[in-house]
Amino acid sequence: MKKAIIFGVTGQDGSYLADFLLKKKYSVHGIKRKSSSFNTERVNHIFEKKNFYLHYGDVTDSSTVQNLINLIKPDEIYNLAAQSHVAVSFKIPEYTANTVALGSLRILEAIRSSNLRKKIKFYQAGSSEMFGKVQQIPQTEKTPFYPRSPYAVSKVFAHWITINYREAYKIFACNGILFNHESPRRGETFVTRKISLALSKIKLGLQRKLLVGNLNAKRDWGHAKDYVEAQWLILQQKKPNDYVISTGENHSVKEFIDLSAKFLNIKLRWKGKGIKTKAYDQKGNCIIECSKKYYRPTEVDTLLGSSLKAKKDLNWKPKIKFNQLVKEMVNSDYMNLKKNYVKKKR
Ligand code: NAP
Ligand code: F7E
Repeated sequence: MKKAIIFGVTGQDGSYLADFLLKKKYSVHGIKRKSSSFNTERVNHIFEKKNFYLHYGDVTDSSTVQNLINLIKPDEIYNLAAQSHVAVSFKIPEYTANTVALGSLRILEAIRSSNLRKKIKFYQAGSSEMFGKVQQIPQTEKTPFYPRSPYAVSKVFAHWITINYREAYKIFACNGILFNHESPRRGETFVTRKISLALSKIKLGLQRKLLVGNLNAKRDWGHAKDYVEAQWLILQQKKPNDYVISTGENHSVKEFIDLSAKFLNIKLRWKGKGIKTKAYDQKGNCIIECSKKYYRPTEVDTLLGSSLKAKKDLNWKPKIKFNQLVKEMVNSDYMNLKKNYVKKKR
């Protein structure tokens, strides 16, 4: 039975990856950080499963990272742990670098200094944010990076330190350069989930207005379930390598809102430009407005990936289309809200 460690198991990807690896008959060791409130909501459904284990740990704490690796002796390590919110990284840049950049280094150092260096395969959760102010369209493994936030700069460090440890110490260390991927388990402050939740609440009369930032930003949005399969495939290759994982299609934030509203049967009428853009429902109520609060000091305007290398080497391509993704997210939020709030009110 193969053993895997997932740093960041309580996050969106960590929870889907744990589901995926358990189905593949792995013994899965998830690392969760200490929190004063419950942070295991996304893995509660597998909590009691036979081959699933949770351990306390934090990627800012080298000794625990080392102890866990030496104790568990994994075949594969997935480093998904991060302060992963781009806007927040401008507010807490040092902490972001500590988890995202140095967190990866701490795990790599723990592998290097253990006697398991030849056995362990390491996956680093890289990001399309590294392309930032894009130097080429579409972006591939060869496109130069131009990071635009403390988060993205930290991911560039993590990317290169992973390559350095591969070349210097012959560690099987790989980078996935993943474009945005979403799901009903997406964190509530990322734009897609913010939209699916807010419009569902507005439809049910639980919220009046949605405040957003830059409506024109474009992202290459895929489904997290497809993307964790790619993470696993990257570690199953004969040689360690780096891969762009994307859908090859991009949409604006405004398009995401329009499609979500359509699935909820809300007819939107847009008025105004830039920060003054507003959207009204069929009754003439203003239900969407822009706020400076959600603009970033430096924005990534557009991202579009090419995953030809992943298709060729991994035989990977995304199964879930943009329309299906939006529908699933909106349906999930609407149904859950209806079940939990509307019934209680009666
Ligand atoms: P997420 O939902 O924010 O999950 C991040 C995970 O990291 C959570 O389990 C979080 O714990 C944990 N974490 C945060 N700080 C930690 C620390 N100091 N020590 C240990 N664990 C810590 O992110 P995601 O969307 O699943 O993404 C997974 C990884 O892929 C991240 O590295 C992210 O930067 C990267 N990535 C994501 C995307 C995307 O579109 N989703 C695209 C490219 C790359 P809590 O649950 O306690 O907060
Ligand atoms: O923003 C714009 C915002 O926060 C997407 C992380 O998983 O993917 C994610 O980073 C776009 C940006 O994701 C709001 O300005 C407008 O242009 O959902 P997001 P992100 O910044 O692309 C990458 C690949 C990662 O690696 C990250 O870890 O939407 N936007 N209005 C807004 N964004 C937010 N959050 N909230 C708004 O109200």
